[in-house]
Amino acid sequence: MNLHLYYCPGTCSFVPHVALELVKETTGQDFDGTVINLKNGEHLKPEYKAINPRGQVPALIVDGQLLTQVVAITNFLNDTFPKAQIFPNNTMDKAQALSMLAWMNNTVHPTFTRVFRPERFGDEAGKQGVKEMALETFKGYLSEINQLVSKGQSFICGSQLTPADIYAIAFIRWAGLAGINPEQYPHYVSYAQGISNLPAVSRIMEKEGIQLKTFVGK
Ligand SMILES: N[C@@H](CCC(=O)N[C@@H](CS)C(=O)NCC(=O)O)C(=O)O
Repeated sequence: MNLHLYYCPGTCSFVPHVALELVKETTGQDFDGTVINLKNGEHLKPEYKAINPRGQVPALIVDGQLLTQVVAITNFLNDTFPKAQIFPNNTMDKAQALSMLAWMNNTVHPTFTRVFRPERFGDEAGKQGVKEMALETFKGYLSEINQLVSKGQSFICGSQLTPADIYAIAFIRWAGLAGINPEQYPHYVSYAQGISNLPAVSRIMEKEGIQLKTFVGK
């Protein structure tokens, strides 16, 4: 099978990127990738729009066929490569992991989009308010994740790594970039450290050139 990921370092495409690395680690099925630099607007260029008309990452090309959305890509990899155990085998455990992933993808992530790109959600007069409100809501979600891992567990759902853990790494990095001191969420920080030390995760962090700590103070 030919698998090609279009990704941008540090963005949500990190989630399927790690899933692909787990597939490679457990089954030997390789993948390749192309960096789409969002800062330079590469995602909006006709060349990339011809690949993914929505102009977003991640996009996985599976034997020439486009597959988008973190939830769909990780589910596809799980079904195609069961040995990789992207999600748990047990039906309810899988549903719980999908539920957590969906919440992250459809609630936490779009809230951060309002922090990062407020101009899409408000005019010149309104965008600062959009950003401030979204930042407060995002902090609430960080607290919720902090609470969810407050018993010192290694994973946010059950007893194995799932895509939600990878997303959680992205969020705590984004928090630091937005000037939020992650030390306010101590359980989250130590949990994220543990996830980032897992071999497949740390390999992709190195490949993408990203670190867990992004907060430089303010
Ligand atoms: N729900 C989508 C979210 C994709 C998304 O928001 N991607 C961001 C990077 S984290 C992006 O490409 N942003 C560029 C843009 O929207 O202009 C998914 O799961 O793939």
